[in-house]
Amino acid sequence: MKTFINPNRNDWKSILKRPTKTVDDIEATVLDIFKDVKLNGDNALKSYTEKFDKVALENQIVSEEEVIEASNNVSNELKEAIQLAKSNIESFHKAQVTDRVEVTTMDGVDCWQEKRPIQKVGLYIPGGTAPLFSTVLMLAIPANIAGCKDIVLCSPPNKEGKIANEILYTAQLCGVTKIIKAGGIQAVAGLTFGTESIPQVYKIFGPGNQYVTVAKQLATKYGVAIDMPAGPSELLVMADASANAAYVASDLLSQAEHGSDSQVILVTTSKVFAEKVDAEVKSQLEVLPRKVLAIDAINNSKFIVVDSFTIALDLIDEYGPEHFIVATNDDDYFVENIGNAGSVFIGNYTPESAGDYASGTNHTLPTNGFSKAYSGVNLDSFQKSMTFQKISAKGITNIGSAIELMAEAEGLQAHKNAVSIRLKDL
Ligand code: HSO
Ligand code: ZN
Repeated sequence: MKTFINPNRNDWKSILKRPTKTVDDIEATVLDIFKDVKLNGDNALKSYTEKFDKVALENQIVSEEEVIEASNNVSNELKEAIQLAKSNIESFHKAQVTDRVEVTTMDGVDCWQEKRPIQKVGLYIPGGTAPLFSTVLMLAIPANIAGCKDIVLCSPPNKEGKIANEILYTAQLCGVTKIIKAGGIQAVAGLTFGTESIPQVYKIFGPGNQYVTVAKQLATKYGVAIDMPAGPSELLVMADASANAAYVASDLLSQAEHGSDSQVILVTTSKVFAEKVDAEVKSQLEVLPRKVLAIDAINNSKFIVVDSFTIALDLIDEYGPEHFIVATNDDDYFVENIGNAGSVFIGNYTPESAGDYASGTNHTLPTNGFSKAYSGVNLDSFQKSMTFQKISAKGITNIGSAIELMAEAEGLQAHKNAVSIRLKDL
């Protein structure tokens, strides 16, 4: 592991640099596919599915029979685990429901703010090396609680034309209204424009590879919202000599196994501890089935030794990790003062895996330093705030002359008139 001892503040930026990839050539491909899907709908989609997923589909919509068959193929044990996770995620997200905000700003002027669901949402669930059905829980559960009407899930089919059993089981369990066999750029384009089989949606959620990420960004140009700009997974662990090196290593590896471009960082006040973690990472890595992927991420990762918690905190805040684990003899210091992190995991018994699957928090989180400005997915992501106001005759009398004066000062006579015409009648 590359270890930096007390690096100079001026070097933090370059040490903490995320592995970047260029997207120039991707953009042209994404644009072409968008144009084609807009023009040719399902026909275009099917031809891309044939080209990229290597399967010719008759019907892209998953039937009820397919869902039942898939559910029968999920073990009862796994179903129970998924249901336990669902119940915790549901409790945590239901608690995020807020009351309407109601204020009489002055006599006769009532203003209020209320949340309303985004009516049509699209959930993108990647296929690939591991079918992440846990992401279905993280997106469909809050969508349901928010009251979204159309919850459309797109996921690429395998070569047999199927979506993983666990994804289909979880989707029906969490109230997804339509499941479509489509992946990649073409799925995002389908959700953006709508096709014969894919309903057009107002917001697209979910992780994906670089192509999907660029496609989601393009979707915004057509007026479709997205959850957040996504990037490879990240974990930063802050630990001191009081922490358990084997636990810390297991956490670093849990995130490293997501992909070769994942980034894991250890910040510590003890060089000896860093060496222990290094040895643990090496031995635990040996027996991992996804060793090849994890090894690349581990090779890219960094151990940073600093003199104090204060310096550590500054550094972590500058990085803004997606996941932040803290295991020190003063966790409270970090918990109280951390400014930028997607989700925080506290103490020796809180692995990131808990939040990835079952504790209740959402695992769709801002990467790439976006935790400085973005929240992870939560109930609000599936709603928008609307404001309302009702002004009585008394109210317009109270507020009217201020509006008239301001409108006049802005040179907007018609705005002023809309008030004056009413005041005259009172
Ligand atoms: N750690 C991932 C989510 C996930 N982990 C799904 C396992 N399954 C988000 O960064
Ligand atoms: Zn994970």
